[in-house]
Amino acid sequence: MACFGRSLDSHCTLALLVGFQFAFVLYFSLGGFRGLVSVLVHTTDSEFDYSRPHDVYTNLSHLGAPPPPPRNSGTGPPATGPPLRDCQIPSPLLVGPVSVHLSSPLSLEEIRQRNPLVLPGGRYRPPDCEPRHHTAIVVPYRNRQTHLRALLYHLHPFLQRQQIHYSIYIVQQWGNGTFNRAKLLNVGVREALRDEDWSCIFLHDVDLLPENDHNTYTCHKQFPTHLSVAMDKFRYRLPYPQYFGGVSAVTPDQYMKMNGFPNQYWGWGGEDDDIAARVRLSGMKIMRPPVAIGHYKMIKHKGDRGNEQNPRRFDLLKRTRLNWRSDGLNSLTYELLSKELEPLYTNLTVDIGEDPRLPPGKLPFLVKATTSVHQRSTSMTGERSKQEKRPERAVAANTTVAKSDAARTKTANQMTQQKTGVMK
Ligand code: UD2
Ligand code: MN
Repeated sequence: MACFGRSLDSHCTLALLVGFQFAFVLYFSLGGFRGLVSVLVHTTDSEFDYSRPHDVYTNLSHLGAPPPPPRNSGTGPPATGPPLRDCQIPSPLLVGPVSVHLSSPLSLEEIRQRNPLVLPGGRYRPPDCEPRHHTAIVVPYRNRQTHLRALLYHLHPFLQRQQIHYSIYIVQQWGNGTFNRAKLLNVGVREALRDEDWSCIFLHDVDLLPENDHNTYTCHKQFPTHLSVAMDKFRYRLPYPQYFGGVSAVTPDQYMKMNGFPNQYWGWGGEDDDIAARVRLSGMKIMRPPVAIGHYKMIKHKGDRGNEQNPRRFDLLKRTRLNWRSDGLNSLTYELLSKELEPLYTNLTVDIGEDPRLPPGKLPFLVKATTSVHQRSTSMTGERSKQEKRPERAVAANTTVAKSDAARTKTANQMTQQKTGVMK
């Protein structure tokens, strides 16, 4: 999102007006006026009663079977035993609207206890039927502990009720440099596909909680999907027709067709509009669930330090048409510092480099803190400073993470959390 979510500047307002005018004329001339109205105007004749939501853990006692037998690898098919029947579509466990609690989420240990069938790495397979969908959920992340706990608390039971095979990947940007959401998403997709042959990949903000389990976390065969069409933040309406922020989904084929996501958006904004433009430029279109189903709550928060508005976002957006084939999946470089199978998620800590446009040695904030992280890592790994020696490095196919790197990551995370805390 290039304009919403933060203050509207005049550039934004103009861009939006032109955008709306263009979309309106296009839709009208294509006879899509009714479609546009139904997307932009919240329908009140919903088949779902959001005033009486179910507890998000409803129906999970039906899954009280013993933990699944040991698998060959990860959450792949069982090594032995009779074949399971296919899971039903739609899942009989669905309940519709679920209640979303935004304040004081449980501890990670308490959430783990409420989700006994979730395996290390945040992996799950229905114990009593063969899933038809295999979905990796990729979350770009830094320093949002409370939001992460709320997401895990809500998403695990939500997905289990949908009877899909899934895994949650938290892609954590290392260090204090400017945040880069789209590049982290690229890393997440690539790393997730190294683990398993996922048929669908979800790109998920950490602070968005789905409110209706009929919004299934599966992919459309042909086209990318945008799921968060109705958020409380936007009074349960789509803010503008090309909006692609929040939660979206692609198949690996769709992802490759659009050359993944841009790597050049450092800081807040614009990257989601770039991704939407890529969908169009690569000959695809955006699919969406009905507004009555795509309900989400967003946890209220302030802007994060290190993710200030990207002043270049409008210039970059003007060049998407020229850049999308050369900037994306095919130009992605990063260093995977660690991969940990936590009880409720797979944690990937990555060094994605710094915004190359910053003057050398000039980080956006906390220069001292960043330096000390690097010094510490230098002493642990016996290497020269990362900034001097390896600004960005491609990852070899089978990255193995040295113990010293994992230790370095831990230190870096602790320091990031200590030094960058901004009230949410
Ligand atoms: C909007 C979009 C989001 C993205 C962003 C612009 C919605 C609901 N979401 O979100 O998809 O396009 O604008 O970049 O419209 N994050 C961290 N730590 C940080 C900073 C960001 O974990 O320090 C992650 C986290 O997953 C967060 C996401 O990046 O949800 C988007 O950042 P945001 O929540 O600050 O931006 P917001 O709410 O304006
Ligand atoms: Mn947000």
